[in-house]
Amino acid sequence: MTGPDGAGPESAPTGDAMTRLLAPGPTRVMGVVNVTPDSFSDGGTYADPADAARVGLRMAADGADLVDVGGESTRPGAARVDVAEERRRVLPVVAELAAAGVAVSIDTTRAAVAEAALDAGAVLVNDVSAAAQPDLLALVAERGAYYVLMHARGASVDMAKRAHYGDVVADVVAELTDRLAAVLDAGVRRDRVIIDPGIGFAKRYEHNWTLLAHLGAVAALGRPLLVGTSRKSFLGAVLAEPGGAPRHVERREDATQATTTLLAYQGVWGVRVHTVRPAVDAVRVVGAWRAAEQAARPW
Ligand code: PMM
Repeated sequence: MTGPDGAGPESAPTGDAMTRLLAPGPTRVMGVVNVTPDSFSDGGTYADPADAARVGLRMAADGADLVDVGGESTRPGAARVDVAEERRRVLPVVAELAAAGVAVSIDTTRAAVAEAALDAGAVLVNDVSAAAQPDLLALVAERGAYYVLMHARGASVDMAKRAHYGDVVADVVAELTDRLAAVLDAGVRRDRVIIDPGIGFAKRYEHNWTLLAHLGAVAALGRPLLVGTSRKSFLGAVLAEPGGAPRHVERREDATQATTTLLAYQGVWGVRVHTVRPAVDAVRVVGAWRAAEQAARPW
């Protein structure tokens, strides 16, 4: 699912880390640092930028290939934060991690935030708007940055009511195909795009599972896949006691390791997780398993 397949005019001055990370290899682990008071998964834990930077450095030490820094919650129903506030939250964290040699991804839908983050050393723009912002695409193209195209419908405030599909796999692939065309039309190089099915974004419980079971259809778009299942509600729902409340977000870690293992076994390019060390271990175990499979003689 990986490998350069495009050509274009410019080279990304900050892209060396991404060239290496996109080369064939094990599933990459992206650690999540939400510098927000209200993210559903880790809200408030790293609201202070200095704490957030420390956490990101620890993730890198634990083996994260990338650290994704976000300053705006994407929790369904969340209100938008002001651009100045989003920048205030993320920039010191991006700058400190990048200065320490960490490959930093900026999780934003706003060109002004992405631009400042790229200036501060980020190498990847993680856009959860499904490429809905032309100015963000123009910036990514102009800067030769790497870009995550994630499937979503609407914004946090209204995505829940847009979670209606005829055939969720066909619909998501068709919408990603359309958005990928818009990304390329804006001038972003194909070999700099990573695709994400957007687990939990305008998706109900069964939509998430069906997509995970059919990732090959998404991979057929021809770009590496990034998948974020970490601590998400569909895991809380599957772990609920019969007739009971969903498992609390802080007790979904083991389930996250299960999905990480399965995703790595399927060969996705990357997983986006809140707890890095067990994900890195899971990827290594899958690597050993795969190597043994390849060495085994058919019987
Ligand atoms: N999920 C969240 C935020 N950003 N980015 C990508 N590419 N993929 C995801 O699945 C994704 C994302 C929401 O989770 P969080 O609030 O725990 O960060």
